[in-house]
Amino acid sequence: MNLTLFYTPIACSLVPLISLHESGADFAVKPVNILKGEQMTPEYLRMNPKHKVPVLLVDGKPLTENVAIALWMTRAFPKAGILPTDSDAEVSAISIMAWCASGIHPNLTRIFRPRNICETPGSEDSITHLATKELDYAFGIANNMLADRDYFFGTWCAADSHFFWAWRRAITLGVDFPKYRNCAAHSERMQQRPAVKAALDYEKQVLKEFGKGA
Ligand SMILES: N[C@@H](CCC(=O)N[C@@H](CS)C(=O)NCC(=O)O)C(=O)O
Repeated sequence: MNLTLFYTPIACSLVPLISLHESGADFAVKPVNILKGEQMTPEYLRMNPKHKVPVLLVDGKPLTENVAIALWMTRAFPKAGILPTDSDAEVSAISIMAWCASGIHPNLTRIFRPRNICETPGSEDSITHLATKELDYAFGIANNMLADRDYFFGTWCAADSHFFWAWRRAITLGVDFPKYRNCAAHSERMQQRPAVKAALDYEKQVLKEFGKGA
């Protein structure tokens, strides 16, 4: 099986990169500089018309969306714990990932690119304010979920990576909620995992190659 991940540093393609490291799979990574618009080239758009990372090319066939990639990897690498083996927990993990993708991520994007939401000059501060309020609320929910456990389902799964990415992305955007100690502790714990260390080391390397962040 031939696996290639299209990946941008800091972006949510960190989630499958961690899963690939956790799985022990053989894979290649193709860095995509979204600040330079490399996701908009005709070649990239032929592969993913949605102009997004991540894309996991499986034997040349593109698979998009973090939730679907996690589900595919669970089936391809059943022993890697990408999603919990218990079926109720598996569905709950997918629920957390869908929430990260459709509930939390859009607020991060609003802060990153307020002009994509509203073109009216001067609207940026209001967009950032409202998105920050939504993030505060969402991270509060996650903080309660993580109150009595190291990971959402006791042991690591891709839902932990997805939430870890969102929490970290907020910090890189200057939005930090240290009051949510369980989220902060979860983030610290994630960073101790060899797979996460490998992914973050790779991120540093690509950022250096790009010259600046994405
Ligand atoms: N729902 C998608 C979101 C993918 C996404 O929004 N990726 C961003 C980076 S975090 C991207 O590629 N943006 C480039 C663009 O919109 O042109 C998923 O979870 O995989």
